[in-house]
Amino acid sequence: MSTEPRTDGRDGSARPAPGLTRRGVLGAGALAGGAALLGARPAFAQPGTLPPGEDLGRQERNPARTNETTAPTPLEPGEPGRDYTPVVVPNGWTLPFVVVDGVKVFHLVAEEVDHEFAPGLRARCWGYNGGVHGPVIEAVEGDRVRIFVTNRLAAPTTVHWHGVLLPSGMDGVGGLSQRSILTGETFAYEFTLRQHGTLMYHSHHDEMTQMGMGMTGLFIIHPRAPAGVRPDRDFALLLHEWRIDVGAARPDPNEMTDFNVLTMNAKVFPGTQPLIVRQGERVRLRIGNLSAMDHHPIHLHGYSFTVTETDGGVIPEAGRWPETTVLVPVGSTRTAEFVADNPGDWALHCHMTHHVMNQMGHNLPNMIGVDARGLDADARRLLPGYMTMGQEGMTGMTEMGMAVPPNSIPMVGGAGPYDEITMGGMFTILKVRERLESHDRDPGWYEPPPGTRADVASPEALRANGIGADGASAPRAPEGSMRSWTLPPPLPREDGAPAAPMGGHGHGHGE
Ligand SMILES: [Cu+2]
Repeated sequence: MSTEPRTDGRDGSARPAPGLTRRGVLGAGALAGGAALLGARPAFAQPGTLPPGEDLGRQERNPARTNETTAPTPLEPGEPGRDYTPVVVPNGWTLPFVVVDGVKVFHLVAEEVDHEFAPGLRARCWGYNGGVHGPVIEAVEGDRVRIFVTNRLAAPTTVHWHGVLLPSGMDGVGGLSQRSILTGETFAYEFTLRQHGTLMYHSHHDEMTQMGMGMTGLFIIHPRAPAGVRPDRDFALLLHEWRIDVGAARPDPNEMTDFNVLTMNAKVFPGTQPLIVRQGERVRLRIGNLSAMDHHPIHLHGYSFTVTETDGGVIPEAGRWPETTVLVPVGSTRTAEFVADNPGDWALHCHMTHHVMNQMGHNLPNMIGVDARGLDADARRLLPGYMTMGQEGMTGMTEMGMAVPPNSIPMVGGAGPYDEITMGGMFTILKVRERLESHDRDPGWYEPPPGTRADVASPEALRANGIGADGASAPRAPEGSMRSWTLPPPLPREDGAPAAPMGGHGHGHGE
């Protein structure tokens, strides 16, 4: 076995880690290293490394993980396809690695990135390797990983590996676990993965600024020996929130409450790439939340799912229950699983109604129900083309084709198959199809079988069902059914005095 390469945060920038040579990269050396490791006694999580087929049940295959600090013995680097089904990252990508002497080597570069949130809205953000957020880091339980981080920002930075069980000095908290990575420096982080799950990474130096500017990513570790059947489609989504004033060139990381750009994998609807699934496939949704301040209840239409994991580990089967909405708190991940047995176009979105709006969606005067015709006529004498909006809500913001200010997008909306889709922000579509040409090609809009789409009721249907189209024949709330409750009078006092309300003047105990 090769010498165990070790680097630490203190001098990792100055000295390349041993073993990182061209000849070692994905070459014979790496294979030999892997073979040698195969012979090593797998000291970590023995129950999790049982060969597939041993019917021991989920709990024994995925034991509650421990926080022991003894470094586990690394296993042979897990291979995509053989040891795991790689995740699908809508609007994103997975960071490639090379194997050097049995260690998976990754390289993150922290830098400024010109990012498009949806056509029409761009901002100068901070991200990794040319993207926002950072690429998904994907590995397998038992892998030893070495992650180089180069800082090309004008500010110091660090990377914290959220939820990963590792030695304290690799934890990436600036000042606490290491000195921060200065501009131009490259640090090396190295540890062996002793767990599996949906974890994350993010800057832990000036978090408010750097995470607010986009410096976050997912860190996904597949089990070495899955407890059940692998999912067919394993989706990875990272939630975030931003303040980007209309026309501004950069997000405002100082914002504390009033976020106006809510993203899934750093995109707002209609820029979010749909999740494409063939009917009958097993689907896993991994959702992380590194927003600054808001938890997001993510709701899926058309399905009931089971939440199987958090970033703390696998939820015991006895502790799971069915859901249609999973709350993903700030600084957490949730993993949900279901079988895609219901074909269609299904909304997958945050259920906070202000989180499915783009910019400008709130902070407007309330115009609901206002008749602005007279006002409009007056205003047009001064401002040709003036139109008051919002009297019927936010519908029509897209379809009227109104000009929006430079570098901004309408509050809601994309052109749907029938009508304007009055959604924005943290909204995407799960597309489940019986027949699919490819998982990588948008199959277009779902065409419901005849008779399975809501539409205007025919006069015959109205007649046959005794429905009056004016609504007058519909049941009305019975008289008194929605009245406010009235509390009964107080009980009489024991001394026979008339009951009196508490706190009344002149009725205190002192009297
Ligand atoms: Cu939300």
